[in-house]
Amino acid sequence: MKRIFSGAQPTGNIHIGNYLGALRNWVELQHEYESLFCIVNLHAITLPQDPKLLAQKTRDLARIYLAAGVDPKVSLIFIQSDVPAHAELAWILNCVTRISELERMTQFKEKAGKQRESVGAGILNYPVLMAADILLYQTDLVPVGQDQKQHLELTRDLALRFNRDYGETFRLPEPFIPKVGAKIMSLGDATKKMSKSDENVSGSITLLDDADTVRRKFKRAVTDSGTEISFDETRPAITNLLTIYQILTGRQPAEVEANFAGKGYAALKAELADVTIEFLRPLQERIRGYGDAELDRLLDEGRERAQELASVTLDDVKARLGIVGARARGGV
Ligand code: ATP
Ligand code: LTN
Repeated sequence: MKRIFSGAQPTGNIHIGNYLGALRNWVELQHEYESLFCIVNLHAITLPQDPKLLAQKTRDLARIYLAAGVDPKVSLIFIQSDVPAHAELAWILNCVTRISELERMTQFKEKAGKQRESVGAGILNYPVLMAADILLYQTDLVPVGQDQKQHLELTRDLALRFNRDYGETFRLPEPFIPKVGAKIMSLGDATKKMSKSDENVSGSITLLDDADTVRRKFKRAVTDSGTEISFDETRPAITNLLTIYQILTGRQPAEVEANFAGKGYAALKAELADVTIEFLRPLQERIRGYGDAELDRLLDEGRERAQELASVTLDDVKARLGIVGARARGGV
């Protein structure tokens, strides 16, 4: 059976962009693939985090994966730091990565901004850890949003280079980026993606927002000039709202446009709020439904199985590099 790996960071508040771009597809694909879904807390600490909050958010994110529909009967959920092989392989891959490759990454350029010299080295090395996550499990497919495409390309480049230099070791992963919903835009600025790290909290609908908050945020959402409600690249704000509506209702674009023909922006926002609230209600109930003991059991199971799978690749990598420990035979 082919394998899927994906993950999200336990930082900020997970939003409908994360759901529509990534989680939704994890849930769709999990029955066709052997699936591993990771909570990438080692990626989270590339920026300063409050330790207590990070620990809490890590467990909350596991609950969110489950509530969104990740089925623990067929998929593994685990915490990245529970499997030390991720950090170990990341170090090894760092040694085959060029600094220039990392400096070229769009996410690095955005996050480091003007403070290139003072920003933590973890921000630069972030994609190497991501490559380690993926390659460790001989992953076939990585369902992610559009913003992760470049990181997937680097992952493939590193795998190819390692395979060339040390022999066939890693499977080459393919990205799975959905045709619709791969880049949900901010409600406050339709030229920027909806982001957990956005200072403007009104820009994103989080999976934990209550009904009033959802209504208020959609009401305040930016729109485009004109009055027509149609999918149109030159009108990104309305197209973004329609895209969210399209996915949440499961309708075709033409049906969506027909539904809003002759109606105004206020009607679109009100209907979209209703649909979103109805989508979030059962999800939020499920999030609250997972007790601590059940979560511990699932995360323990995830850790054990992930460790088993990861050690197969890591042992092979180490043997190929000649870093096999004192008991290996050889030498004078
Ligand atoms: P942010 O940029 O919002 O702070 P992130 O990309 O660092 O978030 P993660 O939690 O690591 O957030 O992302 C989880 C998944 O959600 C990734 O696959 C990512 O590509 C996807 N994703 C993030 N933002 C969006 C968006 N606006 N639209 C669609 N997918 C998204
Ligand atoms: N960088 C990703 C999160 C991430 C990931 C992964 C996604 C870390 N490791 C491995 C897919 C596969 C992000 O969305 N910010």
